[in-house]
Amino acid sequence: RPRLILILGDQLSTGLTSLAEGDPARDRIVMAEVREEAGYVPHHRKKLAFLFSAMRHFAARLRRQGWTVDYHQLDDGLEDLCEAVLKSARDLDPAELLVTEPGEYRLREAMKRHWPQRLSLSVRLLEDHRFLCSREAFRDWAAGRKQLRMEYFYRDMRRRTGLLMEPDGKPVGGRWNFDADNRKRYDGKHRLPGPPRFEPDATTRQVIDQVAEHYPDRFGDLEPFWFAVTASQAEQALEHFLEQALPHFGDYQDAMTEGDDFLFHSLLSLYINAGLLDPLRVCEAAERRYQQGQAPLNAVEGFIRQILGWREYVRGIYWLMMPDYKEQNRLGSHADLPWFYWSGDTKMRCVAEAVRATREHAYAHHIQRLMVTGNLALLLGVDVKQIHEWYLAVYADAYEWVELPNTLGMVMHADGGYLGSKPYAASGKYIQRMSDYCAGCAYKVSSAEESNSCPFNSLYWHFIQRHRARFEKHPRMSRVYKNWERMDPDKRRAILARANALLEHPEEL
Ligand code: FAD
Ligand code: DLZ
Ligand code: SF4
Repeated sequence: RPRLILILGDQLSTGLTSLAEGDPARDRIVMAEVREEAGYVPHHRKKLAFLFSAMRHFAARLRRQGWTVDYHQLDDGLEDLCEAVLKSARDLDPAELLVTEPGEYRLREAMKRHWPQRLSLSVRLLEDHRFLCSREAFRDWAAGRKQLRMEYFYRDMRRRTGLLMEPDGKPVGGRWNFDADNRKRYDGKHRLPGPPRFEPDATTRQVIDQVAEHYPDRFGDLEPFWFAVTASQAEQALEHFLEQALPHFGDYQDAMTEGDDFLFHSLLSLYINAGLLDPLRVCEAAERRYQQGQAPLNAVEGFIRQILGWREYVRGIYWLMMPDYKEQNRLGSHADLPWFYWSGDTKMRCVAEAVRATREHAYAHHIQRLMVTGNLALLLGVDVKQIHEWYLAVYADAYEWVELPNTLGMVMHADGGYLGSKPYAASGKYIQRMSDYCAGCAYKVSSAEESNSCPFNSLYWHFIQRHRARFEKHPRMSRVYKNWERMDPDKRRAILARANALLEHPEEL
């Protein structure tokens, strides 16, 4: 008997385990654009257009390879993925449903607990081999360790894959990590290449129109639309990055600059996460650039660490800790997310720029996410669920398995420190050092207590003060507490008064 194979929107890879297990002559594929997936958070409209267009192109590719594909478009009005499977199952009478395991806990639980009954069909989940560390391997790595640290996981992954390793088991260049070289402010010395822009074809045009019609009021610009939507375009985007940006990726990894939203970042996360690019191949391609003398080690190591280290590590943490993980809120953050996270209507130049980029491209680079919108949410004590849902909605690369640990762990420090032993809290001085935003800002970065002082400054000290019991003894934070104590008491009071005024009316920032 034939089987049904469900392919999800972020499983657009021909090497998928469910496809390898299937037989094009006998089995049938189901793909569907459904209201539930498009609506569990209000996804950015460009993210929807990207994903639906990439899904349609992938379905066409599968058909060319001889597969039968039941594809349901947004206009078909299906509620959820199970309904799509049910429709195909009715006329096929399949033996079972095959799915490569979904990336999110929510969907995996539904498939395991509710789908078999709803479908009267057994649902077989297959492992997702596109990740370099399986969930079991991560569990084994974590077992028995008192502390989980990305850096040690990363070294293990380097050894396991052989990436940037000498034959004698030592790291290439004699060090595992070259981050100390990667903290330059953008100085205009090297031309900013920008991402490659792909002209939308008829399929993408149709998707854009449909998304505009179904979601007229959602956040996010649909146009201009220039994302890659096929594996071969994503390959071109990778080549573009390797040639144009990788050589400077390391130096300017932490920089931010007005007027350029991308610097030397790759913009590959949306393609890797949707399955259009394979993470190991991306790392190997970067390694070759180093071997051929086309990119320096600090850049290549830094780039590979993000994918081989951080990306795999956050996925491991997610599956190790869910479902309790999502409920954690160790710093007790409960304030409402200010409206300007959606509108961009704030006098804070750095925040307005991050929100503008986000609205235009469904993208902001890592330092904007971590040190601008993230840092502000941490210092304001924004409710963890609200800020999590914002990040999950607004970025084209966002799926819960990768977004949640980054938001809840790295930004909000709500898990007690799997993604950073101390919080990434920072004053305006950090943003001033790493960007050119402050010169054009209504606030004064050199002041903490005046009525026009940079909000990050007073909020930073307020954060330090209110979490004293938790962080005072932390070896890397004790100096901060000493500095605070050394400050003139009147000044301290004025700073806290300024912070309290801001915390009372954050929407006026
Ligand atoms: P580059 O700077 O070019 O980095 C190269 C690649 O490394 C990325 O494409 C990505 O695949 C990987 N990578 C880098 N940092 C991380 C990280 N911290 N975690 C996982 N992978 C990483 N990344 C997502 O892919 N999806 C998300 O939903 C997401 N949400 C985030 C939320 C917050 C609050 C923060 C602080 C970070 C988040 N990140 C997320 C991580 C990171 O910001 C993005 O991966 C990166 O900005 C994507 O842009 P890029 O492709 O230009 O990355
Ligand atoms: C993110 C997303 C969206 C917006 N829409 C769909 C969809 O309509 N159909 C689909 O199959 N997948 C979609 N996805 C991706 C899924 O949400 C994703 O597969 C799960 O969250 C697991 O990572
Ligand atoms: Fe951001 Fe403060 Fe600088 Fe303004 S002064 S851009 S709010 S860091």
